[in-house]
Amino acid sequence: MDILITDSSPARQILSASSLTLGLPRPPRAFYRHGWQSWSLAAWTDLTPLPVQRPTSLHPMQTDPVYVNESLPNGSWLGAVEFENGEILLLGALGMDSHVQLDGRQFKGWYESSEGEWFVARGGEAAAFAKYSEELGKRFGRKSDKPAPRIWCSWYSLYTAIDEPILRNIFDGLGDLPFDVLQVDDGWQVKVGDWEANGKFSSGMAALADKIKSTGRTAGLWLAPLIAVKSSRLFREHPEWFLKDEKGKFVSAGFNWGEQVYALDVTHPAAQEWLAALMKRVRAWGFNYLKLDFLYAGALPGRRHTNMPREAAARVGMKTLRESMGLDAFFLACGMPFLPALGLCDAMRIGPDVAGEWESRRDAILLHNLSTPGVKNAIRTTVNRLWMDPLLHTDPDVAYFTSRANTLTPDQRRLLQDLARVCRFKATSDLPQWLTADKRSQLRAFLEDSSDIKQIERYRFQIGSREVDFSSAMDLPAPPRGLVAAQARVIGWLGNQGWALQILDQMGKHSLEKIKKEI
Ligand code: 9PG
Repeated sequence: MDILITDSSPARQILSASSLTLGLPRPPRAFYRHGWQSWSLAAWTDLTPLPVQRPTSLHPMQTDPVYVNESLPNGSWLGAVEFENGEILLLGALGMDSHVQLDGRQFKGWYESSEGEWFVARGGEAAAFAKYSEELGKRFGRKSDKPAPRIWCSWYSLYTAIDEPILRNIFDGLGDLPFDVLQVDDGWQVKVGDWEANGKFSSGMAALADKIKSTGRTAGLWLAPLIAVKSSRLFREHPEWFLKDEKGKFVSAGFNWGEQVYALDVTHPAAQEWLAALMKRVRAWGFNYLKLDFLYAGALPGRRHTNMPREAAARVGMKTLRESMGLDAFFLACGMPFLPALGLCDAMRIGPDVAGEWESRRDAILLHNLSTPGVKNAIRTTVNRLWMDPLLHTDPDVAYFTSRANTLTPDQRRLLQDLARVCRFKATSDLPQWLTADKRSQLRAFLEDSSDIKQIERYRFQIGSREVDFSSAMDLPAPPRGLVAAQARVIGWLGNQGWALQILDQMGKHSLEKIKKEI
């Protein structure tokens, strides 16, 4: 379907087509790129091609691997162009398995395997995005009426160095700070895929949940149920449950924990049974807040037990998870493609991880990777996805109050705290023993604050009587040139070598041991 957009075109329309092309009335000056899953870039950019992010070994874990080499401006489900007068034209799919791309003055959208609906809106940015989210809400479901809990999460201080005594001590140390959920992150399980308590949690997970509940809070747990590392028992005992490509080779879901990661085929009946039993088990342990991570694995391209479009498959996986955990559990989806999640989870991480630094030179400049952990990456993508708020609770990741174990300036920490206020989703990983009396009272005030929030401009917000500007996180690194480009090629190559990633993983573990000694 070809449509010429003119100044007399309707302000909003809904069309049905397997593919469509909008002819633009004049050349645009910017494009809104919408990345596939939580950690993929969402940003307004100019129209020049972006360098392909590296390393390629992480493409399935950070982007949509199907479109990662596309050089024209493009995006998952939706995109928008901005004209010189500040008006925008938004093209958004109202169904899954769809993509958009800008080719000169032609703005194209297509469904990968069927026909579907498209939403087209012209005019002011805020109104266009608000209408789009309203139409998505009608089709997929809106935000649940559960309030967003205030969360203490173990990841961004201890990473995998958690154990039972350390966590018990922290839970006591948090005292009467107004947290609703204490959430145990990665590090408790035998292996990714083998979801039983490891040797550091000898009393078992039910005892840990009991400990959390005894402080009057909800127990939260992290799992990555749709992936398994190569050395896991799950993968070794049930290889037939894992996604393969057309040639019969296992599909890579990326590389992490020093190993190759594989994706569960969520359409396989036995895998579905296993997933449902897993969700019931963690609920029976006493965990009512579940952070389910690396969920993109349900939507990677491959040959499935039941043949269906890949995002439709991911939604089948989400339904299995939701139905088996029960509607009363709070479900935070992470590493998740946006559309397949709608209506099935309570909250979604809408940006990359934060970290104890603003930006990594290696990742931003040399690898042009805007999905890796870092405060700038997290703020950039999160702010550009705030329009999702009517559809689910938007998780911007944690804020820092302590100045221990991070290199953030007070202004940078403040910006992250303000982002949490704007998202109305508040979490931290700060250790109570690292908080001075002053920091502790700042944290309390933050958790209790319910200031009015108003968006003033694309990146400017009014929080109570203060104005906050997130523009400093928006620029993209310039593509490397000359000697830096040579350095970039070496680092990009290293990022594809299993041994190099293993060394990085070991170095990470080593520095965690140091943190552990300090607490
Ligand atoms: C635990 C962590 C934390 C964190 C999650 C997720 O390759 N990547 O781009 C990549 C990004 C984020 C990430 C892992 C890998 O972190 O977002 O909050 O739970 O897992 O392992």
